[in-house]
Amino acid sequence: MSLFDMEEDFFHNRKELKKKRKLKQKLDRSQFKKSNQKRVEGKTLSSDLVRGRVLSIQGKGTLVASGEEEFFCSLRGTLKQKRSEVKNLIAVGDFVHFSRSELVIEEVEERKSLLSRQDMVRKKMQIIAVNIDQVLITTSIKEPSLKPPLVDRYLIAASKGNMKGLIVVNKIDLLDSLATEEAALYEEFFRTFSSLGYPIFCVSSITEEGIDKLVIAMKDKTSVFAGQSGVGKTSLINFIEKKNFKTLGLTKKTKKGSHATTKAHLIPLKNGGFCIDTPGIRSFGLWKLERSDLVEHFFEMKPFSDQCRYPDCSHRSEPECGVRKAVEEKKISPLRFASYLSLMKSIEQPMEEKYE
Ligand SMILES: Nc1nc2c(ncn2[C@@H]2O[C@H](COP(=O)(O)OP(=O)(O)O)[C@@H](O)[C@H]2O)c(=O)[nH]1
Ligand SMILES: [Mg+2]
Ligand SMILES: [Zn+2]
Repeated sequence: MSLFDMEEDFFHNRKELKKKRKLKQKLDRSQFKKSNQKRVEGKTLSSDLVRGRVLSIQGKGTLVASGEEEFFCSLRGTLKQKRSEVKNLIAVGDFVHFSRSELVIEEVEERKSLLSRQDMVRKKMQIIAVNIDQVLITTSIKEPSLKPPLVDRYLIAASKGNMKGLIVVNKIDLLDSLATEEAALYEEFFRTFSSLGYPIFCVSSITEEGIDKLVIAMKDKTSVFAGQSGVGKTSLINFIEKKNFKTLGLTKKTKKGSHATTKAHLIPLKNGGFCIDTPGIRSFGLWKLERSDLVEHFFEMKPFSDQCRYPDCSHRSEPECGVRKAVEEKKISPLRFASYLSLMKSIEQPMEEKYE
């Protein structure tokens, strides 16, 4: 399916849309019917403009996917002036409208979500990718071991960035080799997070277990893999890419370049949708935590925190704390409470970051 119908899909019946599209394709063999005018965000654009998605940005131009094809485009000069207030004129994941005959991008659509990195040296925000639907928060049960506080941290970052958080537990093939405590942690983790309503995919890029379900969850979405180094993100992407990736004429040529760099690029999935190779753990400009983020994220504590003696109780050492009581009575998972304490600490001592 064409990715340009993604938004429609949120509002319409999928099957009916599919039918309609098939019919339309039959009637109109040329995939890009030229209408005289198109309206984008209230503006009227002329002639042979086609909607596309920016896959990667290279030195000499921008690679744009449209339907089954890819185009190497440049930017219209006037666009540069028009968008002078925007930090990055164009970013990976942008929806654009380009002239098919001239291969020039004329218009960039408003961004729905933004994944950014703080450039420590130049103290500037760098956009990694935009319009991401979901973060695949990747962990492993062993090597490296499961770190629930890190998962909570990613879930917060995803939600702050307007993205859905999905949990991927990789290396499930090592389950039998786990020590008793490791196995217990995994079980508790799975039970806790699934009962809170988070989607969890237990997979192995070696035995391929569970990957099919993950592929389905990625269909028609733009997903970014994120997680501690060594958990198997690249292995999963390689596997899914092999399984899903449709090799397109132009891509072959440009792939070399884009793979050689560490810059993010979108990988089109055969069944519809895109995924992004890992931008690394700190790539969320949303990494900084505030206490209000914790209150919002640990939503299951709310009914109990209402019972704390002090309205601004931090649930650490204050007397008559409803949350600690609930943890003791096993009404709140000790695992989540430990996450909460660990993230609380990192708010107060931001230098003590352990990961990566
Ligand atoms: N046992 C096991 N090892 C895996 C699995 N997936 C990846 N690995 C190994 O974990 C290591 C790190 O994988 P990599 O994909 O580079 O992790 P990344 O840093 O998250 O991209 C490599 O040695 C992989 O072979 C898996 O499902 N099971
Ligand atoms: Mg990697
Ligand atoms: Zn309390």
